[in-house]
Amino acid sequence: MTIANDLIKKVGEKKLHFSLLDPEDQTPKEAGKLAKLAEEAGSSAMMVGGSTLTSSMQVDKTVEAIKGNSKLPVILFPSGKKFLSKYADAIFFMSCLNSRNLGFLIREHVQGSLFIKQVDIEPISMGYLIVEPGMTAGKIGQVDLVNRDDLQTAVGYALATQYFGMKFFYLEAGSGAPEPVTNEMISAVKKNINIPLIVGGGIRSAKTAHEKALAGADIIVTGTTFEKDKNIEKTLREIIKAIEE
Ligand code: 1GP
Repeated sequence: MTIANDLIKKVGEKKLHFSLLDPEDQTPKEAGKLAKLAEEAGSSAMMVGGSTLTSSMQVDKTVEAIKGNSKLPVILFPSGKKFLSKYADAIFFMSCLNSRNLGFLIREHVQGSLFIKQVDIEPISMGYLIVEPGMTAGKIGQVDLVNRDDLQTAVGYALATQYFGMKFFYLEAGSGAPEPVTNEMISAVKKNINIPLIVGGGIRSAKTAHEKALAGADIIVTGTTFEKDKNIEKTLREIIKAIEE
């Protein structure tokens, strides 16, 4: 079974948590340790990504260290064609739907797709929508941010993603966002689509993660907390328990 189909099957059974690591934020050795911890806490996948440019070698080393320390699937969450690694299991083949830059919509993908075919990592199609405040992803992605209260536009993008045949839809408030995407927006999107809904950006506590899962998120992504929380083992366990409840 492909990684995408396995995750879709799991989403049908329970809410999931993905851990996100930016290769620029820790050494590969530390990334390996965090991956082990994430696996033990019950996370379902490791995402490796970031908005700022990282050397391909750093991505490779981080992915290798994660693979060496856990059995979790490693899914690249790339900011462009340079953010690739042959050691990953899969890649979110994601289009940043509200970017003004054609590169983030399709052109980087055109340039990176042959590499993906050659090294045989699994592409997982995903529509990616950045909502206010958007943080670094919004700035680097040259995005027309969706207003936090504009449910209709968010639903429109989500449906367009599904109609294009993409497998996942990601609502992003931006890494480190002071406030995550609203519960109202998550509910409105979830009511209108039948592909898995991923929500990330600014989710730092079990309480917030629980709220977002209850509102309709199928998969919750945490990054900043994962990298910065001093007591991450405990926090992660609490977050995952709250998502599954
Ligand atoms: C960023 O949604 C992810 O793309 C994670 O955000 O770093 O705020 O957890 P945080």
